[in-house]
Amino acid sequence: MTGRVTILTGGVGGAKLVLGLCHAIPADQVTAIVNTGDDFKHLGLSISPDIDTLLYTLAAKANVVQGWGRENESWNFMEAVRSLGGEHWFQLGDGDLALHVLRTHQLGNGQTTSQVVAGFAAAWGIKTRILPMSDDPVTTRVETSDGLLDFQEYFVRRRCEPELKAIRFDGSQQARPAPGVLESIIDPQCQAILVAPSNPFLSIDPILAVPGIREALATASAPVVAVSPVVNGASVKGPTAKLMKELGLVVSAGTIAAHYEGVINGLLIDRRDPPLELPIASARADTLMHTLNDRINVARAALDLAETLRR
Ligand code: FO1
Repeated sequence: MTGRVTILTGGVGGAKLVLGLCHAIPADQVTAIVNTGDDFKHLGLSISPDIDTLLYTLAAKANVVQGWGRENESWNFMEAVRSLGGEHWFQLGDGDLALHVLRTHQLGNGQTTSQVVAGFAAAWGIKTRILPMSDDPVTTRVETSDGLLDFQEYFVRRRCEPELKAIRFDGSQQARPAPGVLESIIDPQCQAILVAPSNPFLSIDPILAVPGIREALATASAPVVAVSPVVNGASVKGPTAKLMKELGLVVSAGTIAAHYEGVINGLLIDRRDPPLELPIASARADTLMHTLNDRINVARAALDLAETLRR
């Protein structure tokens, strides 16, 4: 595989595949378009969880057991916040805090999210291009049995317990793709566009909701291949399966293919899945990513499927 590869990603599962991709091909050939719908202000700090998870993962600083945040973290700041009666349901490690303080400071000085992320990536020697889906605010909120909740309130504070009724991406209609996002999709040097096995509804849909992105994917010359986040009727990590049931959807790769109808040309499904008739091209692989080698193999399998679809 030569040429550039663009990948749409969010959350922990997405970061795993981006890492595999950055080992399967040269990291400087990869552009990651990252969900920012999870971003929020907390304790006055601008926090971008999916961007930070990817920064940590590509800089080999991630807490891989926890999935988010840094390895070897200390929690003095949170202990001090707790002792002063501050909110402590959203855990901010001492090292992690540096990202949020510097981001808040730089955004306050008029830098865009794209510029802040590019600065952090350069500081950590990350060769992959990391692009937020937009530099404009897009806020994922969920309508639940307990009312309207901001994303982190639902995901972290409430641990996804309330029954989910609908998901909305406030601000998406006014949001513009960040600089380089559309270009990385329609780039003639782009050999493949991957959709990571992130939660389609919470992590990929916000990206597709930014005007222009879905259209660019539909007209891109590169094949678009998604990796199914569902393995044999269950979600690999996070609340995807529960959320699909609450949305009245069958938890299967077929539902994922239907959800991405018109966006993807191929779907990589797990070899454990039952036989499946799909309206699009598909291939099977072991899509569980426990080790770095697993991550690389899934990336390679997705690229191989894309190669068979190159127009
Ligand atoms: N997830 C949790 O379940 N509990 C936390 O306390 C928590 C803190 C946190 C801090 C920074 C950060 O970048 C992510 C954090 N996450 C936490 C994960 C975060 O909610 C998710 O990674 C994304 O929003 C969903 O993919």
